[in-house]
Amino acid sequence: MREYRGSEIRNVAVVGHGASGKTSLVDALAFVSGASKRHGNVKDGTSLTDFSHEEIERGYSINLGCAYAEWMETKINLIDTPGYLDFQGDAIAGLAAADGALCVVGATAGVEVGTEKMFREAVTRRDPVLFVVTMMDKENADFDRVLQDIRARLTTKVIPIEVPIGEGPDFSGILNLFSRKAHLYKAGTKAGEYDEADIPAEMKDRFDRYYEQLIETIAATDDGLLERYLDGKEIGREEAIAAMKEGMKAGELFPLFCASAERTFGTRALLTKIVELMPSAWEMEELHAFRGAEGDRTVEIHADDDRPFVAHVFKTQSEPHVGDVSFFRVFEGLVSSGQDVYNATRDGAEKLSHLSIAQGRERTEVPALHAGDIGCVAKLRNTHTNDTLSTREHPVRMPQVRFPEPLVRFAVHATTRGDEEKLQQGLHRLHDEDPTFETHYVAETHETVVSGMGERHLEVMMAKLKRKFGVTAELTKPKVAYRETLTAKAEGQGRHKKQTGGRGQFGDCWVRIAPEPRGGGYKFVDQIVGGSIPSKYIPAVDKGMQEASQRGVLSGYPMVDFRVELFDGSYHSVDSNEMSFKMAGMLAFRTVAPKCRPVILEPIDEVEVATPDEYLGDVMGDLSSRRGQILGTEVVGSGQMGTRVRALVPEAELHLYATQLHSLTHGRGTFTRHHHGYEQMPPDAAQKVVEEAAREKEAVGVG
Ligand SMILES: Nc1nc2c(ncn2[C@@H]2O[C@H](COP(=O)(O)OP(=O)(O)OP(=O)(O)O)[C@@H](O)[C@H]2O)c(=O)[nH]1
Ligand SMILES: [Mg+2]
Repeated sequence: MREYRGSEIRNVAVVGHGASGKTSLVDALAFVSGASKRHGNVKDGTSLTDFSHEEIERGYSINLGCAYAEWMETKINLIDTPGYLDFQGDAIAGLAAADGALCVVGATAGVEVGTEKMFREAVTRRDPVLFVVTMMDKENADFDRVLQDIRARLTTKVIPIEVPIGEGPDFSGILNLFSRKAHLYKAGTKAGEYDEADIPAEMKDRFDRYYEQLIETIAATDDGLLERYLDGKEIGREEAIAAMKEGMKAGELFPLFCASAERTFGTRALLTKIVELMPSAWEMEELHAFRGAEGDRTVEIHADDDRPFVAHVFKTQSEPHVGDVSFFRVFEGLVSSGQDVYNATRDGAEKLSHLSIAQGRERTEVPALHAGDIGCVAKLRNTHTNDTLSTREHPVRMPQVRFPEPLVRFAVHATTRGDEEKLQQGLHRLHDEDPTFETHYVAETHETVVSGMGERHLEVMMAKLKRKFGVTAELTKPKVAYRETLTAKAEGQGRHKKQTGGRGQFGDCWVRIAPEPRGGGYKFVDQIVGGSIPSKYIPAVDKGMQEASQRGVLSGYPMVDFRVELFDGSYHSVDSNEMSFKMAGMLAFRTVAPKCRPVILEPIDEVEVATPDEYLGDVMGDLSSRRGQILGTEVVGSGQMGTRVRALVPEAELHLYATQLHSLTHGRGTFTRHHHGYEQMPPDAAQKVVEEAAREKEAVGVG
């Protein structure tokens, strides 16, 4: 393959709802262009970009996949992204690596939750977006309805560039509004070949209607053009394309195409339009990167071969027998295979051995990559997703891709005893691959907790864990890290005395224990006067208090937010020592704390739920039944997207909330959650926690 410079490269992320036909379309585009030798198929597990074991087995995309088409002397890098929201981290990473998006909509399903989500994501990034209505050959395909759907739910600025001839099994061609010709597909079409013909007479009306809309819309993007249009003058093809491209960049215009990936219909015109309408990598908007500490100093990044090398790693994928493969977008500079580079994010040296480009699972070595291109290398030493590679002489870090916060949590246990270490290693490697998958050990509950975007996400991660790292693990509901605190003040004594032959032990202290405000932590106040306890023993009392408070008096959960005032005590000149006073402190805690009206605290999350208004009542009702406290509601995006509800909800009540919200809102509700703090549990709920703790203690005792 020849080398492509930035001006000859288009980077396009293919996004949309699950099963809308993205992977099939990417495969068809690469094949039709000649860059891929075989027309693969998702159903047979032969598609270009769904090649991992998990993807073939399940029949949907899990990872973003890189492919390319070569068309009109241009390299089109196609980043196929997963549509299921469980895997949206990769879809967001795909957008970050691209300069524009192909938003795919199924001709029978129309606009769905994932379409909305990814369209808005692209628009927020100010990426040009091109719509493709695919699966036009499917029974019940309905182009006009899908167009209406896009207008109603996504944007009124959508404008068809192509109109299908026939729908469903009758889909046999397209009217191309730009060339003003009909493309008629032959029966044996394999790679999108067509006969060009005049617009069929019976379709003339339909053509004229859409054509007028198109030219009017284009003219409206440019005052000069509008004037000429109103004067009745012709607008030429080149002019129209240039105006359209500007309109797309400004987010004023979203062209729409139709296709069937399965039959390869419409693919050639689509490739042509990607080249003509999408900005080249060279034209990318100027970005900035950090030099030194974040926000310290910024430098501009241009897709210029003559500038120092800068690339951003947007995906890491571990492959059997190969190790980690890092996919990156070169944002600046020309880079050669074997070049030494610098990972400024981790302050480490790396070598780009066997620099390659990927066509699905196939990787081809290339001597160099120009600014704006996308490539990959295997086996970097210590480089992960979201790192920036640059040079030692010009070290910079690109702003990080913001991945969504995980939504569901499970405790994870190795099924086989002795696999714990392998489990930990595997989990960390999986996190390196996928930043939306997190793992951490919760000391309070002695559990390893994994979190991710949904149950499907975690289930796939466990399958990967097994296949790649040979560890079988099971997921269970995570324990809640309850705490205890005190609500009243009390005082009392802790006296430790032991006389067992030889030298005895003696420590005696009087303390007052009082509540501190939430988050106030633990405080120790020394109020000893007159040396009733020698100062050298006082830290021991403090230590005893702290140690004892690790196990609260109600349930054994740690006691927090209280103050200890040590105000009196006594000692023995021979028998007293630090150990004795520590014991005295512990005894004082156990004697006094129960008198301070202890209560259970539970972790609370702040949850933000966005839902279409028709489900708002159900969503609020459900939050209340989870002991949620509604903080407020607000209208989202001028009401089009519904309402956002903010609420404080106990963590214990949020297990599987993602799944419940999905079913309550037919997949349209979304939410985020953050730890908010700890709050006192209502007595009846607290009682259950106390009983549960007692049962567990007993079980441990028996075992
Ligand atoms: N008839 C017909 N079926 C299609 C076409 N494109 C895709 N399909 C089928 O639709 C199903 C989903 O297609 P995919 O390409 O996997 O969809 P996707 O958008 O990549 O799905 P996710 O990866 O889950 O987001 C598969 O069974 C395809 O064979 C098409 O143009 N015509
Ligand atoms: Mg797919």
